[in-house]
Amino acid sequence: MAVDLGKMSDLLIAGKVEDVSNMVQEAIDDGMDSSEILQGGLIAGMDVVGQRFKACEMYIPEVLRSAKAMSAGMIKLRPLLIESGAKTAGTFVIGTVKGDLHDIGKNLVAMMFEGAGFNVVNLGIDLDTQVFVDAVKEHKPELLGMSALLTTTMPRMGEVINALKEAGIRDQVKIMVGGAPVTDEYAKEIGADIYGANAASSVDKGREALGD
Ligand code: B1M
Repeated sequence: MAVDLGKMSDLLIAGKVEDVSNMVQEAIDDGMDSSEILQGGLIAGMDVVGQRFKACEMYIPEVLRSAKAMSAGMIKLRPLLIESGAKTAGTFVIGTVKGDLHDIGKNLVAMMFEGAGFNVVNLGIDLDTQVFVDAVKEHKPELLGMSALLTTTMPRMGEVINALKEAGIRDQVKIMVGGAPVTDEYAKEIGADIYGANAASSVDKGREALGD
């Protein structure tokens, strides 16, 4: 019998880390498509968590459990999501800006880029502006990605772009920004090259910007 993705979402919402991990493995073993598991099971569950968090029906410790369950599922999916990547399409440096601890979406974007054959340098979360500047100098990436999930941390992305200009290296790299509150208009306003709405379309947009 096919794995029930609705049940997987429910387990994720309930923060059942082990169960989600096992169920993702079961779905993989059953031959279910990895993006179907991601969208129909994990992301669908996380969407509900977001709605309940907003409505104060779930609180931070519970949301953290769900986030942990999501990450456990993503670890299982990771090899499948990156499987298609054979050649190096370029280097992609990505991180979450200062003051922001959200990393699920950023890690998903990183995985998708790995899957598309990029050499990905994932810098982590809560990063000082200088960390991005130093990473561009060190890794010389074709693409720099910044993620922000809070309206209060979005301005940090513009600060990084200004710091890259001041360091004289802004034009050496294409810049992509994304995260739930970020919009195409905002990306333009702060001088980013690309707005990434979600993990899958970000890869297409990144490739397009690099002329692939
Ligand atoms: Co946070 N949180 N949170 N939270 N949290 C949100 C973002 C919020 C919208 C919830 C809500 O109110 N509905 C709200 C922000 C409101 C706002 O500013 N507009 C919020 C808040 C307020 C907070 C705190 C301030 C709560 C508090 O303490 N009172 C606090 C802040 C902590 C901090 O960062 N300093 C906080 C804390 C947390 C947890 C730690 C508990 C946990 C994070 C755990 C973790 O990441 N390891 C958490 C979570 C899980 C969420 C929600 C529920 C889910 C986020 C998520 O992982 N989504 C979120 C509600 C929501 O977004 N619906 C919420 C799944 C993920 C796959 O999607 O991250 O959007 P997403 O990524 C997508 C796209 O956005 C895009 O592609 C991804 C894949 O498709 N994308 C990019 C993301 N980055 C990209 C970069 C790109 C391109 C595309 O290019 C570089």
